[in-house]
Amino acid sequence: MAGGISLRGLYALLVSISFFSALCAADAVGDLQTKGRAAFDAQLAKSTTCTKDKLQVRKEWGDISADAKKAYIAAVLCITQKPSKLTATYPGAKTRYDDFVAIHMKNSLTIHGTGNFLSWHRYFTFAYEQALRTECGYNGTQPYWDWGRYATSPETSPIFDGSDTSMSGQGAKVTHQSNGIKPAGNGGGCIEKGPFKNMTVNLGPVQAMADTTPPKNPRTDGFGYNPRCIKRDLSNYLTSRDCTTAKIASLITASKDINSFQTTMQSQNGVHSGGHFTISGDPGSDFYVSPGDPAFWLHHAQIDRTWYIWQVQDFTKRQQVIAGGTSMMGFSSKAQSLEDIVDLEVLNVDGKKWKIKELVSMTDGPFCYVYE
Ligand SMILES: [Cu+2]
Repeated sequence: MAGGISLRGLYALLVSISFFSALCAADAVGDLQTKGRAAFDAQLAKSTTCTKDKLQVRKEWGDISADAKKAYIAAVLCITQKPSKLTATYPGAKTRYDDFVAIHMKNSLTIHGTGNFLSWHRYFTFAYEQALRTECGYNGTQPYWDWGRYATSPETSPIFDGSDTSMSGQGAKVTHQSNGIKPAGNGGGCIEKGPFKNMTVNLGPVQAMADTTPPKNPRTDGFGYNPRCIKRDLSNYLTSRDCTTAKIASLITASKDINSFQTTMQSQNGVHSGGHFTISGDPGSDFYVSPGDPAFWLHHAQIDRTWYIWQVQDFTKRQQVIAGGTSMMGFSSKAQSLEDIVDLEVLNVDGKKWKIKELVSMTDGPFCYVYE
């Protein structure tokens, strides 16, 4: 069929066109991010502390180069070799990485399901990123995990494929139970491949789920020394149900105020739980100890990004707003206030604690970064 186009060629062309348009349509979240950027830039122009030349850009793991991935991985491994500043208080904290786990454990009941959930974790993730930079010579930024992008198969995503440019992958296949949140996946055992195969989690467990059987901590509060491998049980069960691009986009567009946004995000079928329990295992499914899995930070950067994208849809009205209480335990909870303090103790960036109202904008307080 010289000069013409064969039926097979035409078919391939049609398939590639529809595949391409499906890809475009699939990034509704990226579209919302793009739409909000002008509002962010306008605020950036007015900031006295954050200027364009200082602005740091956080990107999706799949969008950064192999060298950038390796630099991030090297910095994480580096911080697991630095000494803890908390060993005297929490004997299980041996490394500087453990300090982040310990501070999260200590605060768990007053930073989840509370009014400070988003701001506390924003500062926590930022403090980690800054520690990688100042204590381990990292020049990059905190990458994020766009759950929707790999919703059908997180195990084969560049984040979890087990390659040397991944955050390590699936746990070894072992017989195990459902953790009550999702059916048992194809892992459950120790991660055996990739950069973090020899990393240990030293603190906890505190609230181990049924899909793992970690050894008990020598202390009932979980702060004793209990080194063990990192276990995972990755599957697409929750990402394909709760963390698709359509679900993330609807969380952003359907939540009209901060209360509905943070409540929907943290609900049992929400993206927060979805990301944590996609990783699962030990400490991934442990409510207290979850930062002990190095993929935690990519997940929480995406939590933070989702908050940012929600904010920029109506930027002036979505920053100085607060809802919720100060404790997960209703009886000791009072209303959270924008004046309340976020204090990360030995993790504070430049030793500073901040009020929540100083942590709601990425161009204010200690922050100067944006998501792309
Ligand atoms: Cu948390």
